Amino acid sequence: MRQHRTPRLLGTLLLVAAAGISVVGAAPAAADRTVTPLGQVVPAPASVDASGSPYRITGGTRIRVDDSREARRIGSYLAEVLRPSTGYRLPVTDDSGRDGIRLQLTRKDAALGEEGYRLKSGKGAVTITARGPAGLFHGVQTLRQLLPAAVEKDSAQPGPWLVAGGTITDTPRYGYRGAMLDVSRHFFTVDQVKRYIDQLALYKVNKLHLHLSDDQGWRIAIDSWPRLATYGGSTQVGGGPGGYYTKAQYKDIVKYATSRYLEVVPEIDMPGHTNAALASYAELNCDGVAPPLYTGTEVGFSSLCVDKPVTYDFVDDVIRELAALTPGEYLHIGGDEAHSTSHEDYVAFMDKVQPIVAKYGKTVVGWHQLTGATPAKGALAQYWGLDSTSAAEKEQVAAAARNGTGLILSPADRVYLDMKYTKDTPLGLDWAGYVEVQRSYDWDPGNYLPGAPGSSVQGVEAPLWTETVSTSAHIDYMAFPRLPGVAELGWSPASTHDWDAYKVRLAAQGPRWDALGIGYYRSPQVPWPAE
Ligand code: TNX
Repeated sequence: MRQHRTPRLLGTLLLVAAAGISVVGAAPAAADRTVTPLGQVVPAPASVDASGSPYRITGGTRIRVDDSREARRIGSYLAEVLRPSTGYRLPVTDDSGRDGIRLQLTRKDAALGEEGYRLKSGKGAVTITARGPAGLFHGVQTLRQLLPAAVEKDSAQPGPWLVAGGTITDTPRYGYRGAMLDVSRHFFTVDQVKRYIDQLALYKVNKLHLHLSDDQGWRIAIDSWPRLATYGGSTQVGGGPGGYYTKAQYKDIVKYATSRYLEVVPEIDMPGHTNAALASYAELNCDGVAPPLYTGTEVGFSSLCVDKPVTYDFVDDVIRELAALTPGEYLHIGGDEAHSTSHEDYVAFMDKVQPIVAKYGKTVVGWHQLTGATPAKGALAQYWGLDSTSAAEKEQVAAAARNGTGLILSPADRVYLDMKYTKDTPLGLDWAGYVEVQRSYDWDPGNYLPGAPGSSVQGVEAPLWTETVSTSAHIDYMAFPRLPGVAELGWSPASTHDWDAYKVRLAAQGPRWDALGIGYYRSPQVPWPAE
C-alpha cells in the first residue's frame, strides 16, 4: 500500500521542492514519511536537484567501494549503521558495478574541495562521490538522514528503505566547525567522549576542542610533571573523584575522532584557570605555596607565576608532550578570565608562550582575550562575547581580525551549550541569558562582529562547559537540539538560512535522536512530529 502511494507523493514533493519551499509540515502522517525529501537534511545542503525515481535498499544491495583503504573503511562504517535496522547483509565489495550503494573517491571535481561530496540517487543506485575521504564520510551522513529515522535503531525494522531520487552537491561554508567539551569541571570517560564524537559526526562537525585543564582538574598525563594528572586530576566540581586520560587513552580519543574526520584541538588554559596545576606543584606559585585543590565554580582567582623561569619550563614541557600526542594543526592556550594576572604580565606571558606553541609545530588558538596581547602570526582568536559585550572589547577583536588574526565565533548568548534554554530547564548556567533554539540558530557568522572582515571568520564552535553537566544524558540534553543549528551555521551557505524552514528540518531529526537513544530538550519552538 505504502509503495503505491509513493509516486504520487514524490510528485508532490518535487513540485514543492522545485518551488523552493520546505516540504514536511508538523506531524506528517506515517505514510508520508516513507521518502525523505532530498533537501530535508541538517545541515542544509548547498544545492539540491530533486528529480527521478527513488533508490531502494534491498536484501540484495551491495556497498561498492573504490579499491582504497579509506573508501573501504567508510563503506564498512556505513554497513555497520545499516545492517542492524535493515536486517540485510550489505556486503562491502570493491567489485565495480553500476548498482547498489557506491562510494567513490575521485580527484576530478575540484569544486568539491576536501570535504564536499555529490550524492546521486536513482532507480538502480545511490552514488556518493568525493575528492577526499572526509567528503565521502560527510556524504554518508547525508545518506543516513535521507533514510527513515528507524534506520538508526539497533534491531530489525520493517522499511522500506527508500532514498529520494536526484542529486545533492554539497560543500561547507567554513573549514572550522567545532564543538568543545569541558572535561575539567566534570571528567568524562573515553567512552563518553566517543559517544559525543559520534553525535558530532552526524552533523558534519570537524573539530573537537577538549578543554583539558582548569581550576578543578587536570585531565591529561604529562610524564615530566606527573602530579598534574595524579593529584591535579583527582577531583572535580562538587568534589567527585575526577580522573584523567593516560597518553594511550588520549591517543585512543584522537584516533576515534580521526576515524570520524574530526580533528582534536587540545586546550591547556593559562595563565588563569590553573589552580589544579598550582595545587600539584608548589614551585609554580609566586609564593612557593601550593593552594588546596578546588571543587567550586568560581572563575578568575588563579594565575601561573609570570615572573618565574620555572613557569616557562613547565609550559614548554606540557606543550611539547601534548603537541607530540596531537596530529592536528592547533593547540589552544586558553587565556580567558585571567583576572588575577595584571595586564602587563598577561601580555608578557603570551609573548613568551606563543613561540613555544610554534616551536612544537602547532598553530595557536586562544580565547579572544588574546587580542589584548599580541596574537602570533596565524593565531586564531575564539570570540565568546555577547550582544552586551562593550563596543570597545568587540573593536579590540575586530581590529585584530583586520590585522590578520582569524576568528572562531562562539558568542556565549548564542552557542554556549551550557546556557539554560529557559528559566525552567533544569541544567545549565544563565550568566549569558537563556538560549532557546531559535536564538542559537538565528544569526549570521559572516557579519556578526562589527568591523571584522567576513574573510577573517574561520568558522564557529559550540562550547559545552560542564559546571552543571556530569553525565552523557546531560550532554545530550544540552547539545540537542542546539548543536545541529551551530553545525548548520558552520556548514550551510548563508542563502539557505531561514528559521521557518530550519525548524521543520530540525523537527525531523527528533525521531532519529529517539532511535539513537539521545534524550533532547523538546523545545516548544520546534514542530516535533507526534510520537
Ligand atoms: C566562562 S567562556 C568561561 C568558563 C566557564 C563558562 C561558563 C570562557 C572562555 N570562560 O570558564 O566555564 O564561562 O559558562
